[in-house]
Amino acid sequence: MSKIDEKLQPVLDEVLRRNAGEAEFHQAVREVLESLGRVVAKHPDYASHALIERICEPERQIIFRVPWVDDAGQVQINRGFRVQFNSALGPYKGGIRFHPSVNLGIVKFLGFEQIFKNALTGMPIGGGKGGSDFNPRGRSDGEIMRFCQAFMTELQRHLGEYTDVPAGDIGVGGREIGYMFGQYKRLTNRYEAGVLTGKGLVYGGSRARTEATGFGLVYFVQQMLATKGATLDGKRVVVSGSGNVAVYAMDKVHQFGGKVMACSDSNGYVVDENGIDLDLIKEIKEVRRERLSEYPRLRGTGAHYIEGGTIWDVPCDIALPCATQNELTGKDATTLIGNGVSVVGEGANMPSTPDAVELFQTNGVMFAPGKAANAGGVATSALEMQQNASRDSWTFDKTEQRLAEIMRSIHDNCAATADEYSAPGNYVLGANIAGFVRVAEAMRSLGVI
Ligand code: NDP
Ligand code: 2IT
Repeated sequence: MSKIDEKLQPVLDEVLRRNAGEAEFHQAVREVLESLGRVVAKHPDYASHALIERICEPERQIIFRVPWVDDAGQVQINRGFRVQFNSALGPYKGGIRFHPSVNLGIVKFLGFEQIFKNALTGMPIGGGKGGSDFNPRGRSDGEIMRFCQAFMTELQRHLGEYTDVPAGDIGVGGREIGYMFGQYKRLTNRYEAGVLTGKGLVYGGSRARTEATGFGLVYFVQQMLATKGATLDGKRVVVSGSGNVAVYAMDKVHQFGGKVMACSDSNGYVVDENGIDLDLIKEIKEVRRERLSEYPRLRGTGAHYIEGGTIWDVPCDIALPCATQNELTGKDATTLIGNGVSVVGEGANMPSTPDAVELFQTNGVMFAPGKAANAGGVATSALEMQQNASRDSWTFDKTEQRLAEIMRSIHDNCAATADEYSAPGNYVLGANIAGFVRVAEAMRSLGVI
């Protein structure tokens, strides 16, 4: 594993000390600091005025009680979080996650990643993230609505189109954004469309936002392949997850002529020799809200479901982890490499463990880190804010074209930055440095705040 520069080791030591037990946050900070050694060697001024120390410390961390009443009339208590990490480039921007695993360390890792991701988009957005340990699984629509209303009742005082603009993440999609926007509007008596993104099209949403993260990921992979004169046509692709990011990544892979061999949920995975049927996945996940284990029965032939296990055992040319953090381990990386994988693109945030990333990089596998490859979602959120601010609504084609241009520009920026720092092909280094430099320039101009 690459080592931390001696000037930056004390920064990491201090982060570990004052954020005890927050393993995912430590992992995210360590990875960025490992890349920054080359920057401070070239530009020592970036290490002055405690600039890097300040980037590692959230501007504000909010933790609150979320009491609500379930269908049985019982009072339930959850915990809500919003970490407003960095606003040097614009209002805090980042999703909200509802999952029982959510805790402060997870929200901080996501918020930290979001700073650099948002900087890479070139848009005027700072970094933040939020969520709750609420488990939506098995909850009725009424329960989801009451929870979202209770969550927003407290969160609303910290939001605003110029202050902090949340969106979706795991467990938060169009339905939840609608309930949260409704409660925000009711409490503030303002139709402030730009306060949330991922909204429905009838009340201020942007076309192509739903598709944007998955589509953007595949555009990024397309650019990586193009540097080798290759395309997605005929490639076997494995996509983990079956949620928002996974579904639209699979959609775009099919549009580009690739074949999606397998996808998963948190219980197991399906392999379909005829290519995954996306309409069926959407029906199972978004309409019936059932488990993926239903897929083979409804599909008829050619598909089988494996309970447990790891989807990375399925041989493929391209692997797109689109479920959750640390879902692809060193052991999985070894299997993928043995099966001849040539590209790995992260749709999820930090889905590959550090040893997996190192294995890919040392075995000639092209590897795209999430903060670059999945930035299409937040970039299109910024396009949604732009449409809301100008009271405009763009066509699907125009919005998707902007998304494709942004992904190309992120790709080229990461590649050029990696070249500039003598690490050609290292998209991790390129993304971390390019994102950092934009935030650092802004922070330097704004003084010690
Ligand atoms: P969804 O809730 O729509 O889907 C999540 C998928 O991942 C589901 O298939 C879910 O399975 C699976 N999953 C979730 N948690 C786990 C777990 N602990 N172990 C195994 N599988 C799990 O979320 P999204 O598609 O929106 O998000 C997926 C990833 O992409 C996350 O890392 C998110 O942070 C990232 N991301 C999302 C963006 C967006 O715009 N939505 C933008 C950029 C990144 P099950 O149904 O069984 O829970
Ligand atoms: O991780 C992410 O980039 C998101 N969940 C989307 C954030 C956003 O504000 O659209």
